Amino acid sequence: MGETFHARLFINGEFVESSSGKRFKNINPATEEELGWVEEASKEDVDRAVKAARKALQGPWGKMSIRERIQLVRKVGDLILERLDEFARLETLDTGKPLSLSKQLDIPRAAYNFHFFADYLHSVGTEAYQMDQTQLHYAIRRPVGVVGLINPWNLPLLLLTWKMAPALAMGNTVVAKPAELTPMTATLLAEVIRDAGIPDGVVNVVHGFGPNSAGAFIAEHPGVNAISFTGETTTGRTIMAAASRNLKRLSFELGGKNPNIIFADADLDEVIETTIQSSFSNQGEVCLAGSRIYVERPIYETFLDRLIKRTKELVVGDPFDPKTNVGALISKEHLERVKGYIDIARAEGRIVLGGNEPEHMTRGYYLEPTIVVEVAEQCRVVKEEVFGPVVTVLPFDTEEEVIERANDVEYGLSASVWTSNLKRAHRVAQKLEVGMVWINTWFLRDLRTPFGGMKQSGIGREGGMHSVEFYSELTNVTVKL
Ligand code: NAD
Ligand code: 6OD
Repeated sequence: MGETFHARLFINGEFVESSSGKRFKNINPATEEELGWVEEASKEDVDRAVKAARKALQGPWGKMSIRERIQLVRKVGDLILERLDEFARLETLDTGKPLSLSKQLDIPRAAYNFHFFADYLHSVGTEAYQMDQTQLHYAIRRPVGVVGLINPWNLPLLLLTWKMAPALAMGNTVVAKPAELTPMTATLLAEVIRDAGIPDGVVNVVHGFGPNSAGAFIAEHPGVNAISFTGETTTGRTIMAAASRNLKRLSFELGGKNPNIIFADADLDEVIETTIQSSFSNQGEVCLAGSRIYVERPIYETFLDRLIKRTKELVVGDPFDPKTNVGALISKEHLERVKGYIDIARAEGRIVLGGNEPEHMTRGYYLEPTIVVEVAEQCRVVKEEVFGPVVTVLPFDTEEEVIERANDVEYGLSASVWTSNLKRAHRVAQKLEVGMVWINTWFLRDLRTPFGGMKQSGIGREGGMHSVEFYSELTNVTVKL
């Protein structure tokens, strides 16, 4: 990358170093080279960030007109687009994902998050009820206060801004913590926030790890009113326990083990192309990845042959090469974890494609797209979130049977159902225990819709009015007429 990137903390409008002097190295997962340094926020740094956020809430940000506030939020989106190439490059360096993906999905969507929520807030109202001629009730909406945003590494800027944009549009102030493995775009975002003219202290970015570090300090801080967290289910449990001390409001987007259910009457060309995306885009490091593929028996062999053939065409390699479809996994530790699942699949099932680190990549954390078959439904590869380019493909015979198998996991994030029978599509959608069902598609988004999961995949929903509700506090006012 040439120059190194120093990810400083952004507190009260200033880029600063950690008060403890602690910092850690940032590694490029595609090359194993050092990208630079990351300042690790101390407890005192997080405390200063929370206090700055509180002051901004009571000061300029809290006093600003909604119209003015929304214009600033919109401007952040504009400035992200102006610096799209810079953001995309940093996102790819940090994550190992193809540059084409950063340019086409992560960064434009981050900008859109700001544009969308700025526009959305224009039309948000509250409830009012009249009882005869004698009483009137109406609700007043105001910000929740200081909100902690704790983020994962797979879609760093997209997910951080998915929280930050509605939080700011609703008038909150934030203390954001990017994942320790992907600190760069959040740091650049802080620069953009400052350039947009958002007052000091409204947005603070603290880097660091989870336990006994910045993540835990936010979760336990009594000055934080709410936390929006995206990450692993187990981390969600820990944050919930810490947040219980002052009863913080929580929104959790957690893990997934999402089924793709493919009936024999589906349009196979479309299924194959979309399955390639839902299985291997972003190296399979997507909470919504369709990692359990169930195919109706009459088309099972044809589907599998075509999926294998199409997967073989995917290019694994340098994320900056425009031909690359699958980049590097996020870290050595994560690569080892995913390989652990492949070992299980090898022992308990059959790997029909992939399963190895590609020989042509001598440095970096690469893995071939991997297809597993003939594995028991109870195998850990079918039940647990792998979060890598690994899918199981299993046959099914009846609708009832596949619904039961699809629901038989701890998670309940999303599902994708493929059929040309509309009645069946809707029937199945109603029986799946998930927060989101895609019919004949995958990851097709409208930011107004409820996004989130049930069971161990999350608490609450984000998107449109759901985000507005999470980031606002209501007071009901009753008038005796
Ligand atoms: P993670 O839970 O390990 O880390 C997420 C964030 O939490 C990081 O910033 C981390 O530093 C912080 N953290 C860790 N321990 C903490 C603690 N004790 N207290 C406070 N903060 C703590 O998750 P990850 O590995 O970064 O991301 C992958 C996971 O995220 C997968 O399970 C994936 O499914 C999930 N995810 C879910 C969604 C969704 O919308 N449902 C989206 C993306 C990722
Ligand atoms: O599209 C979104 O709004 C969203 N939250 C996507 C999450 C993807 C998970 O990896």
